[in-house]
Amino acid sequence: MFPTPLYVILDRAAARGRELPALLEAVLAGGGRVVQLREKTMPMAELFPLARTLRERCRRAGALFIVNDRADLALALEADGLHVGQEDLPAAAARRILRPGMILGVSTHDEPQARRAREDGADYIAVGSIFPTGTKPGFQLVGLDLLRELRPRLGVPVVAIGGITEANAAQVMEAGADAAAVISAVCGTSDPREATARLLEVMQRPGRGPDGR
Ligand code: TZP
Ligand code: MG
Repeated sequence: MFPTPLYVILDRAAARGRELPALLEAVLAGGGRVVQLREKTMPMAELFPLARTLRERCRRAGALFIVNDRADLALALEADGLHVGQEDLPAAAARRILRPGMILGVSTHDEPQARRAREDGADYIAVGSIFPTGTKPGFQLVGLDLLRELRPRLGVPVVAIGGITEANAAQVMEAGADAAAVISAVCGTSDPREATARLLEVMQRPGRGPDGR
C-alpha cells in the first residue's frame, strides 16, 4: 500500500519556522513518497489553501497525501487518505463518509484498539509511541514488543510511530513494521532532504525488498 516504508508527517510545530511547502520539497527531493499533513491549530480558512498546495505538489510527485484529524479537509482536497486517532471522528464514521478508495489510517496503542480499528475499516494501523518522543506530550509508550506481536496477528499494514530516528529505524522494520512514521527526525532537522534520504536508506538496506520489508 505504501510506495516507500518511510511515512513523513509534516508538522509546522516541529518545522523550526520553515514553511511546509519548502519542507515538502525537501522530503520529495530526499525520496519520500508518503506524506501526512498534521496541523492542529491553524484556522481552516488559512489551512485550506496551504493544504491544497501541498496536496497538488504530492499529486505531481506521485506521493500519497494523507490528512490528519480532519475528514472535511481530506474530502475537500480529494486527499489520498485520512488519519484519525482515538479522540477524533470514530474510524467507522470516517470510513462511511470517505470516498471509495480513500485510505483510512487509525492511531492505536494496544491490541484491542488495533483490532477495533481493523473492524471499523482501517487500511493501516499506526502503533505508538514505540520510543519516547518529545513531539507528543503525554505519549503512551508501547515499545517494539507490541509491534512484533501485532503485525502477524492483525493482517493489516502497521505503521510504527514515536521517537523513530535513523538510529533505530532498522530495528522498527525488523520488528515487522510495514512503515515508520516520523515527525522530528525529518521536520526538526537542519537538512530534511538528507534526513529523508538517510532514513530511507537505513530502512531499505540489503536484505529488504524495495518496500523495506
Ligand atoms: N503519535 C504517537 S507518537 C507521535 C504521534 C503523533 C509523535 C511522533 O513524533 P516523532 O517526532 O517522530 O517522535
Ligand atoms: Mg488526531
